[in-house]
Amino acid sequence: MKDTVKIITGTVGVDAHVIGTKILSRALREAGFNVIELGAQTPTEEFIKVAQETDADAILMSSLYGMAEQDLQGFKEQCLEAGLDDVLLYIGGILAVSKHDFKEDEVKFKKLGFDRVYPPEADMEAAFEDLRSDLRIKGKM
Ligand code: B12
Repeated sequence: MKDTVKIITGTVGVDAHVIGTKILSRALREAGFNVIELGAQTPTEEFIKVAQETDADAILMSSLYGMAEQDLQGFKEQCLEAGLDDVLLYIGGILAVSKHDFKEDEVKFKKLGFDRVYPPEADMEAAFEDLRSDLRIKGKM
């Protein structure tokens, strides 16, 4: 069991919507997690590099500008190639353009390799409970 669980946050691709990831990072810290905050416009390669360097336990990614599906093609495979098999992948925000059922996003992003997918204005406390539960299953909490 680790003393401090390390979580990486940030918005992916060229997404400049930084407010949600900042609020999320602060709430994670208040909940006792060690947060490595990458901020806005973080390339997928940077998430992977920092996860390797810090031996992170989870990546909590945000995307609001509607391009997440394009940004994240092949991301899970790159994580696996980088030896990050055990890193939890969560994503939230506004994941696609135009009005549609969130369930479609959930299916799409799970296919892309994400463990958990959250709708706009997701309840952060519920997400943290998911995180604790997933970390416990992996024996990291
Ligand atoms: C502020 C804003 C901007 C600002 C961003 C300023 C900044 N530095 O952050 C500026 C003006 C730069 C901007 C630009 C653009 N924007 Co804008 N923007 C917004 C706006 C009004 C608010 C976003 C925000 O800050 N919300 C408040 C935060 C607190 O909420 P949040 O990010 O959703 O995060 C919360 C939850 O979702 C959750 N959460 C977030 N991530 C995660 C991750 C996990 C794992 C979990 C558990 C939870 C979680 O926790 C957070 C806290 O509660 C939204 C409209 C809206 N109603 O959302 C449009 C919006 C996101 N923008 C939009 C667009 C289109 C753009 C532009 C493309 C416009 C343009 N043509 O240039 C550009 C994109 C620029 C870029 N490269 O990214 C669209 C996106 C459309 C889509 N996805 O279908 C929106 C939805 C507006 C709209 N209705 O059309 N924008």
